[in-house]
Amino acid sequence: MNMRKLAAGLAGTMVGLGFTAQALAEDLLGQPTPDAIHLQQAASPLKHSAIFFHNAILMPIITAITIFVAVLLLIVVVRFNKKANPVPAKFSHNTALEVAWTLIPVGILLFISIFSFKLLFAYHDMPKPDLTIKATGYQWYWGYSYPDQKIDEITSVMLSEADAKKADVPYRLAADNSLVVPVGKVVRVLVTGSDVIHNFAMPAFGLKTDAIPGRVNETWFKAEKTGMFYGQCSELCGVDHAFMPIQIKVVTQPEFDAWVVEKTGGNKPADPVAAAIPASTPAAPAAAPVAATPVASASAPQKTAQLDVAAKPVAMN
Ligand SMILES: [Cu+2]
Repeated sequence: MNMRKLAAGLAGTMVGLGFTAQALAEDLLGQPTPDAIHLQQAASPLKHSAIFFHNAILMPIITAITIFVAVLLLIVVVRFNKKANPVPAKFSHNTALEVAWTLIPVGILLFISIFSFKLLFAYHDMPKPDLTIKATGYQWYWGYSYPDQKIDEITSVMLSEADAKKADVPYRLAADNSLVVPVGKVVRVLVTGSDVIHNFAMPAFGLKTDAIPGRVNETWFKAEKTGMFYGQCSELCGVDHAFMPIQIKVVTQPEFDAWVVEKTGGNKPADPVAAAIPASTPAAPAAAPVAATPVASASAPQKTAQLDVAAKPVAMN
């Protein structure tokens, strides 16, 4: 009797917790919310799918299995303890039961795999990208370059606590420079590492991709809203692993175009210029050094970074 009450109480608590969490679900967009227990709010199609997979498929199954096993345990504890059941049964094995508890979990896993693979394929099948950016992880900051726009690597370093406070942005998430992208466009992200393995992670877009030296990984996102989005390096990469946030600024297309013009110094080195020149001079030799620049500079920041880090006192708390 007492056990039944306890079980009812436990079930009530679990339901109650669920509702409380739902009520508190006024989560911030693009950054973690204090005391929140849900996944971060979605701002990309992939994240919506990931949240659906977690909330609608995994959670109910996990909850049902947990309750089922807890009830079985309670039955065993109540009905088959030494007092209630002084003479235990001597039989062993039950073919029907063994077949059932093998096949049912297989069925559950197969069911999960349908949705799991669907999500994996969604991550893999990138739509035609509108924009390609390259994100390089360094010890301990990020570098973003825009090969198509001919924008050389922009380094993105975490703001100090004082600077973050002054700018009223979240400390340890905010950086000096953002990865700027247009809203509603498919952005292909080429992810690599310069020194050790880092990880390009952005919860609001459902991204988590390893940045491995000597290898280029690919991921993509399509931001649904403008605003500032924060992520963090998610692979242990050294003492300042916790201090290399990822900051993505999603802007409108005109704002992005203006930003590109500003970054490239007003003259667009892409097609328009090349199209204007060919009558007099061949465009190819002129374009070559520009294309070579990002490659040549790729290894340079690494050394500077390590020197900086050596000189900098290690902040740990
Ligand atoms: Cu890292």
